Amino acid sequence: MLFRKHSDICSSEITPEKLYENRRQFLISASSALAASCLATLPLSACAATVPQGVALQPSKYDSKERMNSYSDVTTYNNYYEFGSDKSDPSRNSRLFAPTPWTVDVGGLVKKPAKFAIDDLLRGVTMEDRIYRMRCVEGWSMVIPWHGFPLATLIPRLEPLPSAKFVEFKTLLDPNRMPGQRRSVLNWPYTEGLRMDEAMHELTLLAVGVYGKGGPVQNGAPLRLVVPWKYGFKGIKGIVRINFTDRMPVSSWMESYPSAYGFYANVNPAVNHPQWSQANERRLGEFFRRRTLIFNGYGEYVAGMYSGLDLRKNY
Ligand SMILES: Nc1nc2c(c(=O)[nH]1)N[C@H]1C(S)=C(S)[C@@H](COP(=O)(O)O)O[C@H]1N2
Ligand SMILES: [Mo]
Repeated sequence: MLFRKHSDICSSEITPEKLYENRRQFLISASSALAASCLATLPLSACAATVPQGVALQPSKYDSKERMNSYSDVTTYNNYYEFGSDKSDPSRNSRLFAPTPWTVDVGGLVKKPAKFAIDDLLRGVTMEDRIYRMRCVEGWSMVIPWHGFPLATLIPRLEPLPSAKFVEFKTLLDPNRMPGQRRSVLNWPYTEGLRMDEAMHELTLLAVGVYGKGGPVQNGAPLRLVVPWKYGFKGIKGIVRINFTDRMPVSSWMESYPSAYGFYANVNPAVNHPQWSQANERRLGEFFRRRTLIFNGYGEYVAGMYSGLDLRKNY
């Protein structure tokens, strides 16, 4: 367990944001040559000094330098239609949802189809924390510290065949526990997919949580996809199935509204949604809108994957 129980924490006023920031500062400073001088000036409480060590909270070159959204923004303003379609629904309606037991089925073009208990799937995986911007197709954005690991580190273990060109993901189908699935808003289960090079890209994460630890359910625990240069809907939550295929998967949103939601869904201020502009966005917690960046600001890392592709047609 990465965090101690709330009752173990010295001050009840310590927020998840502060804990996270303290751990991060602690690890950054401890690993830097300036450790001694920094440590003296850092606002380390007695508490923060007891953070578990050896946790991968090192900064990544991909980290956004922008201010992170609060734990409350990140965990109470969500899209997860399996738990309702209002932003506040997922946190309220997933309270009784225990994501255990949880298995992930791996099939399609693989050497050997397999079923993994989530603990087996995650055994030996090195968790990282990456601060990524995320941009929803609806026009809002957040900066979120994800806790997870690059999908590229898992794929080789699943042994896809050379003929696999895409990877498809599916969410749990369980209308008894996911009340939103009793209504046909989408064709359940929620389905998404990536081209193999996108799946193998270093930026693509499988996240198990936010703010330095696993959970919560409304953010997709125990396993969800994070693809920061694409619109948020590509980041499928509650994954129970991974299929390798030679055909472009049809995602739930493509199926329900193909002229609005394409397979690529790369953030692109020049390609509008049929009903609204994608040129700017509202960062949660800010008043003024800001301009949306091509590939959500990750162009230097990902644009090369789409050279030769007409981004207006392949939206
Ligand atoms: N299974 C599932 N995954 C999903 C969704 C959903 O409704 N069901 N919503 C998507 C959308 S539209 C967005 S913007 C992100 C939101 O992720 P967050 O709530 O962790 O910020 O999750 C995506 N993943
Ligand atoms: Mo979204």
